[in-house]
Amino acid sequence: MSTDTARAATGAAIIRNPVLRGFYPDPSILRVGDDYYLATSTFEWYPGVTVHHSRDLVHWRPLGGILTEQRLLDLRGAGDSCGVWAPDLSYADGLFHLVYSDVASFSNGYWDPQNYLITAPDIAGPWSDPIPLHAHGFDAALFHDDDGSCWLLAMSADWRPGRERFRGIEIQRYDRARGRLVGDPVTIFTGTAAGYTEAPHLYRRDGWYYLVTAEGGTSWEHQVTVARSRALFGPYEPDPAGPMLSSVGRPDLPLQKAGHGCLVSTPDDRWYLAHLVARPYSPLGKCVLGRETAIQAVRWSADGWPRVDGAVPAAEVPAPELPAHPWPVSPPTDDFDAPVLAPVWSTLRRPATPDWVNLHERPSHLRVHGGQSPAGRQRPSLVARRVAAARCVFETVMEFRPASHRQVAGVTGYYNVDNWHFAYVTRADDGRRVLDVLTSDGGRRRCYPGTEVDVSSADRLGLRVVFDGPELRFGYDLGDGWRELPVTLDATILSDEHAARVVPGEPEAWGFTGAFAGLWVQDIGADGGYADFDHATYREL
Ligand code: 6LW
Repeated sequence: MSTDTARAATGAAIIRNPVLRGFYPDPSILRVGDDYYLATSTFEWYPGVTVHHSRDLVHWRPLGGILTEQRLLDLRGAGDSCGVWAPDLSYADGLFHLVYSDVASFSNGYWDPQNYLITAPDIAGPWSDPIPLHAHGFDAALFHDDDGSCWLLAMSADWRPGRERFRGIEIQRYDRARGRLVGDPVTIFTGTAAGYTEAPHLYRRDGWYYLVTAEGGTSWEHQVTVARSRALFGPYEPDPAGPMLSSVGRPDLPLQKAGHGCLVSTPDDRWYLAHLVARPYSPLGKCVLGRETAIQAVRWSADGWPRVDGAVPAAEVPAPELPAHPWPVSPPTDDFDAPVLAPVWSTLRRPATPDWVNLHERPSHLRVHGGQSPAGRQRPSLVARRVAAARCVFETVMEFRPASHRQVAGVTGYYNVDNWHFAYVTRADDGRRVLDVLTSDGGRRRCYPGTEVDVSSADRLGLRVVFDGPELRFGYDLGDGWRELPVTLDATILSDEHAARVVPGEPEAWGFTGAFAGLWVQDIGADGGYADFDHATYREL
């Protein structure tokens, strides 16, 4: 038995995958001293680019997100699954460097993936104004070479009909002192037969440059491909043993879609791969939890290739021999006593600013000023958190006095503009305050007979959404205990697979995010409506 296996057998230190549960895809991992950071994609949600921190690779704590203000990111009008793709964290000259793509479109063969760089002396900021890089392709990443030179890698997109849209990985010099790209881009790798070559990260070890890429597309065929070269510009030779990691052809594995990876080493030269996975509810079924982040142990072969045991994602991985560093467990209830939203919260398409997300106007409450209708992409008022387990409950107590049918508030199981379930309160034409359920499935609304409840008597109304694997139910509490609304809903419409619309040859919509549970307030007539939430609780069942 190897030392690692023995440690795993004794339950000593084990990395349990996924380490980040729920929608945390496209990880970039970085070590600075004894601190490890994971940055993940956020698409149309603020804060843009979520960061988690660890001292032992086992325990991770959320630090919130980096792109918290419109100065750093403007998501007004962003399409579903557009916005922030594939961040890359690096460290040089005493500065954290964060590169990210803000993808404005992807349709009909086009992307508009504007890449930006920001820097900060501390992971907590303050972050510089964004430096626009190029928009040649997404998944941009910096490589700081040993001689002090700095390079921008990215996938390279081709809009021309009939061409390979993923042209390969290009590299271009970045002048850190002058803050701009210099020289011409060079394509250094066009990938293997798996295709869709993207997500480049470059490392240097024992005289080799190692190029880690993702291939096969970010779904069941996803994989991590490693290629190496003696020279920066190549030629890069892919590992003759095949992909470093993939779950393709192994629907029996609990962790699927393994790909989009990034390497890190400990101070004693142990290597790990952070990568993307998904946990479908049935083999190759719907992924309501979105794409998540996992970590694998990496061994270097005698001839110098980084490998993962069996080249498949393991659910449990021996941890490095580092002092255990657990973090305080965050309580399930947020009483909204803090002056700012806790790191678990996200907001849709606009940052959490006090003009609409207010923790002061009514002490110990979250006041959410209503925003646009569910179709509005400029000013929606949705405060939500990731669904991180197949079975969980999200509940709140709401006070809401709708002045008309145009004021609507409640709890939602939400995927994107087209796919959501909503238990909402509004005002009926006869003046009653009513609770009801509405679904949007693929952009088509659906309501249910017999679900309306008169809640006029309850100034404080308990509301909850229960995710029970493939089923979703709403409940309410008028002050005398929880009751269920009499309809069982399909939770799997809140999945990456359901959101994606791929007509032959042409993806029309992608599902890159994952399900959220949230507090949603609509003031469709812009009359100044708001709702107060006394607390919100998230529990796994
Ligand atoms: C990510 C890229 C990808 O940036 O999906 O299909 C993007 N490819 O690697 C969104 O996760």
